[in-house]
Amino acid sequence: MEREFLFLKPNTVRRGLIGEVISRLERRGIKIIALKMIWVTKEQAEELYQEHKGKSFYNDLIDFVLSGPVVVMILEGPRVIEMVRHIIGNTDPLKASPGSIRGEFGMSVTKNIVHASDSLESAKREMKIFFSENEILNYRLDVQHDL
Ligand code: PCG
Repeated sequence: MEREFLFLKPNTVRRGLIGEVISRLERRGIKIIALKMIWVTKEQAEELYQEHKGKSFYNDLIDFVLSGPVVVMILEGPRVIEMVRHIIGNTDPLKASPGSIRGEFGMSVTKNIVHASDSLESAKREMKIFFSENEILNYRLDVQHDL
């Protein structure tokens, strides 16, 4: 079973798209095991995007992520990283397929609706920036009808 870290960027919250994005994940059978709305700190943003430090877009990216509340979550499922990246689409909304989340709602490479970790290692590292172990919940999805 894999775990994936994902967050809804500030403009996604400001545009009222929280439910839309979460419902697309849920409809694919993806299980949410941790979720909260937070205002990211500068330290958290810099740790999250450490690999982009020094790049031309880095300062804008940090400013954008700090510009309003975000929704952070941890997802769990078999091959969930691959599945989520497929559902959200290419980083650049112009290259993302039309049916994907970024392909439908993304406005630019920075305002691309969501961030999702790109590997098991980065997911592990990134979820620790925002969640403690006791915020991750263990439960079963209810997929069976009662008689
Ligand atoms: P995300 O959050 O999935 O991971 C890193 C982010 O950096 C990415 O989405 C984009 O928002 C941003 N990013 C990556 N490459 C570029 C780029 O070439 N230009 C700009 N403006 N942003 C980028």
